[in-house]
Amino acid sequence: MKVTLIQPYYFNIWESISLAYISSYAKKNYKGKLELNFYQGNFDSDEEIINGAKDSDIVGFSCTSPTFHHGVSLARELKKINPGLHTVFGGHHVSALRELIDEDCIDQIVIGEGEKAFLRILEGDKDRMVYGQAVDFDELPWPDRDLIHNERTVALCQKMINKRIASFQANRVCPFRCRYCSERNITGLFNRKTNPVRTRDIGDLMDEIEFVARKYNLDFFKFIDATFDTSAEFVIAFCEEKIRRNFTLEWECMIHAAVSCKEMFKWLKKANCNQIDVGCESGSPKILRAMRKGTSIEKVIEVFNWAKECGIKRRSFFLLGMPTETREDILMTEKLVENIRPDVVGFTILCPYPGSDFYDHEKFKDIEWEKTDEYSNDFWRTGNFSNLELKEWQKYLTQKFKDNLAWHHKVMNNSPVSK
Ligand code: B12
Ligand code: SF4
Repeated sequence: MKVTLIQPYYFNIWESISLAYISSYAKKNYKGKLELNFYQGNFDSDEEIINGAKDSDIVGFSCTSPTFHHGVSLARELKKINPGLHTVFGGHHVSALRELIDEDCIDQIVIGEGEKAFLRILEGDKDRMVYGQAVDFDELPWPDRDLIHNERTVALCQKMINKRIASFQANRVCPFRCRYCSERNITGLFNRKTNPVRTRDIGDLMDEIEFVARKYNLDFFKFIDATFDTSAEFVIAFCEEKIRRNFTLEWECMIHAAVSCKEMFKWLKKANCNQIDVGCESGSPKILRAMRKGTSIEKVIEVFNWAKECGIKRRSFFLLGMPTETREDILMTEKLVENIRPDVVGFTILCPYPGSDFYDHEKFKDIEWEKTDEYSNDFWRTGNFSNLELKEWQKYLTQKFKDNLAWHHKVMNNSPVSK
């Protein structure tokens, strides 16, 4: 059976870990003969993708909201050329919108974690909606980096940011439930008893990182986990193991302030963690509560101080445009940035992605997601601010802190969302 997996176009420099997992699980468990191919829209042209995929039995698309439109246009084209070809869509966009998806070029929709569901499809499941199931890491092989041509993104990272980087997954299920985030669409809402955080065996995770670092000659690595520090114990155990192996490669991870402790930063430093990325989001306690961020301004300040004392670079994300946010709240955000002085900072505007609490299908069904994201969004406004006013605040803050702007802001002029 010929199967092609596609990540449609989006301007980014990273590998598709999602499809690499779908592939490795299928290769391990599918009993028949399988020929797997992969295309990534920011490397491969539509022509290359269509030519390569048109004689496939099954074509799988991995889509966030901004990439869904391109995925649909490829699927339509492929169906025109080969009406017998079978299309499967998975990822955040279709998981969030499920039965609202009515494109007739889509044969099946996978909701949630896709490894087991895609295997069932390969084995003949024809349901329109195929529900994913949680996979334990001990039954999940390492992501198939050969299939996704990981060497291309490593080389692109080197070209764009002068570092050879690959990314890794350390856990599934985020223990928080921020209202603007749609993470829970895939792995479900955290619940200690019925849907606990699943973390990887640290030895196995380190084995993978060491292997990949050698294979692609990495000089840096990062974690895709939105919350790497699901517990301080996990982070410390990882650092201890990295140090025990005398594996000195520098790295970066996203952490949640609430879970962090000073001890953790000492270990991160010892284990050569070069940068932490923290979703601070707002300098206003009222707004943090409205977001259900699960942390406080005091804790954020503490975390930035600890990381600084330990000599770890600190990157922070801030989000403007919560419905109840006022001018005073944004000024508190400005004050917090001045206080914590992040080494790298980004200011975005709330984007009500499908699956987040702010998505309203009636209002947003016609949004062109391929032209929209949290960096450049033309429609979000609140009772207190018009879209233009939010953009002016974003501009004011990005200009004020321009010496420390995140990479994404710097390339915004090249329009990350336009193809
Ligand atoms: C890491 C990450 C990134 C990295 C990813 C690459 C990397 N190697 O580092 C980068 C920085 C590139 C990135 C960029 C963006 N991201 Co992002 N990102 C995430 C994050 C934190 C984890 C995603 C991840 O890799 N998970 C691990 C993999 C294994 O899980 P997965 O992707 O969900 O895949 C599983 C299922 O979805 C399903 N599946 C996925 N594809 C397919 C395909 C088939 C055929 C099947 C059967 C199943 C299937 O099976 C997979 C395995 O179980 C999530 C938030 C979160 N915690 O989930 C946001 C998230 C996915 N990102 C999001 C967004 C919006 C973006 C950007 C638009 C942001 C921006 N403005 O730049 C871009 C879009 C990039 C793109 N290609 O579409 C949103 C998506 C919301 C939505 N409704 O679409 C999320 C949910 C965060 C949020 N705001 O809520 N992101
Ligand atoms: S901590 Fe991050 S991944 Fe978890 S719910 Fe909040 S924004 Fe989403």
